[in-house]
Amino acid sequence: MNTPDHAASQGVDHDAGQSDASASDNRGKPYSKLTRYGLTETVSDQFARITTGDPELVPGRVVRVDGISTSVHASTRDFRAVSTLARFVQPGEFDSDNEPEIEPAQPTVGDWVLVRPGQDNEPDTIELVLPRTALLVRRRVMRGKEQGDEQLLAANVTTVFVVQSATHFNASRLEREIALVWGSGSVPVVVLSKIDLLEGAEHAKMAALAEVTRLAESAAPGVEVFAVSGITGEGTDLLRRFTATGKTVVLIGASGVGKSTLVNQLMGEEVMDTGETREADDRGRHTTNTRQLLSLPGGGVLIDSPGIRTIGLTAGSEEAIAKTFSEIEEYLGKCRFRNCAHAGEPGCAITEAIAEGRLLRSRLDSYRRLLRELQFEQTKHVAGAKTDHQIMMRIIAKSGRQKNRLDRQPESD
Ligand SMILES: Nc1nc2c(ncn2[C@@H]2O[C@H](COP(=O)(O)OP(=O)(O)OP(=O)(O)O)[C@@H](O)[C@H]2O)c(=O)[nH]1
Ligand SMILES: [Mg+2]
Ligand SMILES: [Zn+2]
Repeated sequence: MNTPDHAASQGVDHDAGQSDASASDNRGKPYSKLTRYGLTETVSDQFARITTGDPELVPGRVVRVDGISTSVHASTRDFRAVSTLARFVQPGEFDSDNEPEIEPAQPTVGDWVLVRPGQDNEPDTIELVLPRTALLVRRRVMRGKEQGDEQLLAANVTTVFVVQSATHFNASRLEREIALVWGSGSVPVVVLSKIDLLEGAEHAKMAALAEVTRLAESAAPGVEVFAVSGITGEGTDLLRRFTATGKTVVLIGASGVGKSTLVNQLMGEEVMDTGETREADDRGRHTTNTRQLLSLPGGGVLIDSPGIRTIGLTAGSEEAIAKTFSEIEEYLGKCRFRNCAHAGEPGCAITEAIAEGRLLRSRLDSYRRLLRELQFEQTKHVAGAKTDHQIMMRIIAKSGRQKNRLDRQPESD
């Protein structure tokens, strides 16, 4: 395994002793070092346009975030950069003389960014963040607090492995996880882990596996379901089709379901620490505590993440819920009464479907629960409200960055 890259993705600095390759190197072989970090042609084109205008900026990908220190695997070397002044690149910003809108960005793992190496004793800073193709975000549910904030889980992901232990399957959790993924703009895949722990004789194991697969399929209609063991490796080869070059996969799930074990299995070595689970319930103890982006030997990119206890859906998740419960949506609007509450009214298409066994009552219950929860959240949420921090960012960014960019412009031609 190529140690430098590999160690870099673990947040180890390799700044010392490495010369800063000049920006002109990028022209010959644009950012080839980023290919193993999921670079796509679209991203590469965007980088090329921006660095033509400002050759000092170094393209890279966020591999890890520790508080205000963000680890970036960049085309020249690795950075530990400060991200407090980062802003999103605006569409067409580098194609025209238009003043760009300043939109502050909080870089997260998987983001494509441009780093400005610090001069003298100044820190390296993330200056620009490319627009995201997908963003996984959850509402943090904080006990005893009025309203949880939002936590960014990963950006620019192509597929999300939603991992649950085959021995402790939880349908309502899976429904939330799937809704979270649909809302992010990426595609979910269900991974049932620890199949080696299914007990009994071979045929009993097969029956248990078939049953848990069936449950997963009905909680996640239209989503592919895989059954694997991160320990024996059984079933894991089938997952490799999601991890080809240019693809980014993030693993999510409760603590202890075996995300890091699966990551190690796919990486072909022990990259991540894995933890003991409690005997009683086979649950984990939060072994992984930061999200981390790793480059797979076969080409793609994996992001391991800490176990998530509660999956709060963010405001505006209606469409994601509809997609999660696609079989229910099919019946909506087909009841006799337009305002049907599906609670026993005559001519109710949903009640009829349940009675005829075409629809599960439990699915309708979950669907309603999630929608109600969302409505409740939204009444608390003042539309368009900005936090003090966001307002501050706008002011600082407007006065500072804009000026810098304009000052530098003559150099670029
Ligand atoms: N038998 C068996 N044990 C597994 C499997 N996958 C994980 N384990 C065990 O389950 C425990 C937890 O695994 P981890 O990979 O650390 O789980 P995780 O999902 O990364 O947990 P967090 O990092 O806390 O979110 C460890 O003791 C693993 O050895 C599996 O497929 N089979
Ligand atoms: Mg882990
Ligand atoms: Zn109805």
